[in-house]
Amino acid sequence: MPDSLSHHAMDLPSSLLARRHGAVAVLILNRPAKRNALNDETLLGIEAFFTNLPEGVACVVLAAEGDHFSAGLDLSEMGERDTISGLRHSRMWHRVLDLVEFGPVPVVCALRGAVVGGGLELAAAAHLRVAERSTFYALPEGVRGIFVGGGGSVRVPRLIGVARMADLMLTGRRYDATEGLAIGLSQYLVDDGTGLDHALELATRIAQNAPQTNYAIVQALPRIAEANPREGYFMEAMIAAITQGTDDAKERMRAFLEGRAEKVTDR
Ligand code: 1HE
Repeated sequence: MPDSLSHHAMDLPSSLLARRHGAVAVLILNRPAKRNALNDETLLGIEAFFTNLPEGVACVVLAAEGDHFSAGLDLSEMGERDTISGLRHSRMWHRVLDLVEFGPVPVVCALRGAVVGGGLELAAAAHLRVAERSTFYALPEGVRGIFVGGGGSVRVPRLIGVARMADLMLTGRRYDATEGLAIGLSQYLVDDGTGLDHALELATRIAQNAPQTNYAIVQALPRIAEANPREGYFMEAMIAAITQGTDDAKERMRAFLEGRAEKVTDR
């Protein structure tokens, strides 16, 4: 049975729900009537959730109520913003999504319906994306006369390349779930209604990895991938040495040699 996380001093807005499945914490966007449009309150709630992850949480699942993951930035909050408050607002998104990408644990995102604008920026900050067949992706900022502001120009080209990102913004085109899988917007494509279960299954498996390895994958891998190869190889050697020096890694290798651990072909 999932436990509510609300007793963990986590003051979340009504647009978010949090619960716990063993070592996996689940955060649900819960504003389906507004297609999970992301207002400031929700962003700050996401920040509070990732800042206050309880002890023992080894992986997070991010999912959504309703037919759509997220319609992006709450456009009803945009009107009043002048240039400098727009800059601060974008930097607030950066701060929050940085916490998702570079938080303590891996994040698996379950997508369906609209994954649009800031919704795609949020999904791109996760480490794995599981998309239901109903999923579609778009960056309507281009046709709305604005620009991405939630880190999308950094994170989305990393997944699909600059040319596809420019196409999304220039033409307002949509990618469907199958195209999204092919180009790397999601790593998994699943039937409608099964995204959360698939994400939970992956997260439960990820939570069984050694914490030092998960930490290295979240913290070191993207830094190494962006470094020049000379520094990259050196960082890799350091992280490899740190992880393999742990008792946990030694026990896992001993277990394999003694026939107690699963084989690669067991999955
Ligand atoms: C919203 C928003 C929103 C829906 N902000 N309220 N994002 C966009 O440009 C996407 C805009 N949304 C849509 O294109 C459609 O809503 C959907 C394709 C996602 C869903 O369509 P549908 O027919 O199911 O719903 P709907 O009737 O359009 O919307 C239902 C309600 O949600 C309606 O409010 P209501 O009070 O009239 O019922 C909509 O106004 C509301 N709603 N989307 C506010 N986005 C960090 S910078 C990021 C910059 C961006 O993200 S720009 C992209 C913004």
